[in-house]
This record gives sequence, structure tokens and C-alpha cells, in this order.
Amino acid sequence: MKFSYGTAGFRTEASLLDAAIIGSTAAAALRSLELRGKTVGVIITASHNPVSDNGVKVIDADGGMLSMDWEEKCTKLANVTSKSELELLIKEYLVPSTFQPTVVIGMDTRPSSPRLSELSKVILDELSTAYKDYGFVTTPQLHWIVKLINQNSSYSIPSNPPPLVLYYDSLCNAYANIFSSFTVLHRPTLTVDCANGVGSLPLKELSKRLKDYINIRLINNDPCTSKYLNNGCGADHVKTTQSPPVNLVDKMVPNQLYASVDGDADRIIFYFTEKEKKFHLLDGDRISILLVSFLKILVQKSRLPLSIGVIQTAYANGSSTAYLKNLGVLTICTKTGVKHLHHEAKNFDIGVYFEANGHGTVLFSQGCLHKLWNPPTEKSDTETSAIVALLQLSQLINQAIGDALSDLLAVLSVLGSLLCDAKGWLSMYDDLPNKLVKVKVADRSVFVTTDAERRLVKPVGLQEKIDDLVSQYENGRSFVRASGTEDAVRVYAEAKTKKAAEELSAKVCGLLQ
Ligand code: G16
Repeated sequence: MKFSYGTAGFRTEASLLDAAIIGSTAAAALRSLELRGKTVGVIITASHNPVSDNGVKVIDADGGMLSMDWEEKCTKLANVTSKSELELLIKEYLVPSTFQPTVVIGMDTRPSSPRLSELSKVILDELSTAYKDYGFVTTPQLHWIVKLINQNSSYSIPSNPPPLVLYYDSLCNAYANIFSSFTVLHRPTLTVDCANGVGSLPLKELSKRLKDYINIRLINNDPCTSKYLNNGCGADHVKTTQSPPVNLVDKMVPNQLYASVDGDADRIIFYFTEKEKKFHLLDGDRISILLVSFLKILVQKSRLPLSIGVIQTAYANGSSTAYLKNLGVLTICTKTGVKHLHHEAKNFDIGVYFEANGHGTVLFSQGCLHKLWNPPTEKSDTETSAIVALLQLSQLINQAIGDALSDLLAVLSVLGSLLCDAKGWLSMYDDLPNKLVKVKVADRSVFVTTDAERRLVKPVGLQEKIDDLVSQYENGRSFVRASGTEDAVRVYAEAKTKKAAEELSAKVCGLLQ
């Protein structure tokens, strides 16, 4: 098994993952040592993948994704073929230090996760690394915890109140504050499909704590019946099939808002049906546009000089990019993977990033927060309320990574503030019909891309053939890239009509055969 640190760490069939767990855990301990004992995270999850898979990802000390140079070291550590080779590499990466390396670990609810988590702890003991095991947590919760611990100058793990309690307190208090500023106090109803994953647990907690503000109904919320994890449900199913979870087909209440999270609750997708049962998807592009439209209004009202940018990937619907251009918001396209989007978003005072699949967040820079906390003394009521609203949103939205729970509350906050319903949200623009297909190929590594994955460099000659097909369709666009989380190649196609998008998709897939 040759591991490579993909879009979100290492992922493969769970029984083949041991070497990746050992390598990642060693990398986390060594990284912590290099950072003078700052806490680093190890999360065991395969997120949207089938239940038979598992994965592991290292969370860097700032609560974000692992730095690129450590991805390389992590890959080397995961690919050793003997214990002596591992020991040699550890020696090479070891920075002499008197600091105590510290790691926090967490896992999703897959049946293979507890064993892999135990293996990780064995390695931490071997490397005399202090650790705290948070058990079943969502990926964004562990990111949030790492960020919280390292904000504290002594890097100690707060025990009272425990970090998870602080996580819920901070989300729920921020939402309650925003709710009280609504002009019309309306308690929305939202049905959330939990993908039968680890997200079921915090969503239960959230629905309990916020019962006075939101009527949250949970479905597919049994994380113990593992065969149903991401199976006919969850954000990935809804986005790729452009249809509801199978147990909601023909059962959705018209004009009511629904949402699906994925297996580790780092993505969220919204949807609703109209009377005639027409299904409408409100995906990551639409979340991004809803949030940035509201943020732009607030920044204008605040009269503070704050830059706003939106980061998308090649999967963003062409209509969403055109809408942002009209809105006058700078939009940047990066490679797939939140690590790329997050990095770009940091270049703005307010950086909004979402992948079309529902993975994203809004980053408020330190400079921006400083301006919000220290505004000019002479200011109007409109300016003050806009500044307060921006601060409340910065507290609600997870600053470490995309988080389905905080994104859920951010969307409801903006809809409530704008007195907008699902239909109004949808009416912002019309999506270009599109199709996303997974194709199994003998070796996905032969697909090499450029231009933020929008064009293929290899196999030589294939891009020209795709260009030729695309030129035959009005508003046509298509690209091919190797997945970094699954053993497959993804083919995206969009065009003016549904029939044309499907035809273009089939023809490009045909080229791969
Ligand atoms: C992960 C990454 C996302 C990425 C997705 C699909 O999501 O965190 O940024 O969009 O994989 O990536 P790929 O197309 O390379 O397979 P998740 O939710 O599975 O962690």
C-alpha cells in the first residue's frame, strides 16, 4: 500500500490503514515538539466515504489543516516498510526540545474507528507524548478544540468547563444574540439528515439547547447502525444525486427547509421542494452567496474599510461565479480541498470560502476583528448595529475550519435577518444544469491537472478532446480530475440545458473509457 496525503489526509479501506495511523500519529507528535509543545490534533474519519473505509488527518496547531511541508513528512512516515526505517525518520524529523509534545485525538462512529484510535494511542505512549482522547467528535469540533487550546498561552487543555462545553456555549450564545436582534422573532423549522454519522451526537445537543429558537427535527441520526452511514443519505448523496435522502423521497413538506450533513459533519447542504414536489438544492455555492451578500451589506453600513473576497473551486456553478462578479465581489478559484481555499481566504479582511459540496466557512482576519472591536467613536446607530452584527457572526462561525453546525446556524441567522425563506434564497440566481460523475479507472495518478484543476496536462491529448466536446454545447464547461479521497476520477459537466449537461458528461466519461 503506497499512501499519499490527499485532499483530507489518508483514506482507504479501514483494514489497510494501520501504517497511515502510525505515520500520522508520529507526525503529530513531532510537529507538536517542533512547535514547542503546542497541541496538534489527530482525527480518525473517512467523512463522506463508505463505511468500510476509514481515514486519518493531522490538525495543525492553528486549528487548520496540516502545513504542506509536514504533509510530505507525514507521507514518508506512513510509507516506511520497517520499524527501523520509522525510527530513522523520526530521528531525522526530531527537533531537540525540552517541551512536552501534546496531541488531542478524536474519531467518527465507524466500527473500525475505536481500534484505529487505540493504535494511535499506543504510538503516542511509545513517543512519550501527552494526549487527551475526545472520543466521538466531529472533525470541526476537534479543529476548534486545537485552536482553543493553542490560543491559551500555556497550551494547557482547559478542563473546566471542558472544551466541548465551551464549543456548544459559544455557538448557542452567539446564535441567541443574533436571534434577539431579528426584527421579526420567528422560530424556524428545520429537518436535518445526519447521514447516520457522528454529527448526530452534537446535533442532538444543539437541538436541545436551541429549542426556544429553532425547531430542529433530526433524521438518519443513528450513528450506531453503521451500515447506513452515508448510505442513501448525507450531504454527498444529496449533492451528487441532486435528490433528497432516500427515506425522504415523496415525504418532504413543501416549502420547508431541509439540510444534510456528511459523515463527520464538516459539510452541509440545504434543500426544499415546492408544491409540485420539484426538488431544489441550496448547495455550498448558494450558502456562500447568501452569506457574502449579507456581509457586504453589513460592511457597507459599518462604513469600515474591510475587504471581502470569495473563494470557490472548479466545481462552483458558472451562474454563481457570474452572480458574484455582478455583485462586485472579488472571486478566486483554487484547487479542490479546504486547505487550498482556507489559505486564499486568509488574504482578505473577510474571506468567504465554500466548495459546492457544502464545505466551507467565513474567516475574519485579526485586522478585521481589531477594526470591529475598536471602531471610530463618532458613529451612527446604523453603523453600530452593523458592527455588532459582524462581531456576532465572527463568534458564531467556526474560524478553524468549515463546520456543518456553525454553518447551519449562520445560514439561519442570515435568513432570519433578511426575512428571507428558502424560495427567496433560491431566487438569487438560476443554476446552470450540471452533472458530477465518479469514474473508476485503472490508475487515477495518470490524471495530472493545471489551472486550479480546470485543465488536464496528462494524459497528453485528452484535454484537447474535452475542449472539442465542450465547444459543441452552449454555456458548456467540463473538467476531469483525480479524487484525493476516493479511488476514482471525478467528471464535472455543465451546460445550458439538463439534457445538454448530461450528454456532455456522458461523452467526456466516454473519453475516459
Ligand atoms: C474532503 C475535503 C474537501 C473535498 C472532498 C472531496 O471532504 O475536505 O475539501 O471537497 O474531500 O475531495 P476529492 O474530490 O479530492 O475526493 P470530506 O468531507 O470527505 O472530508
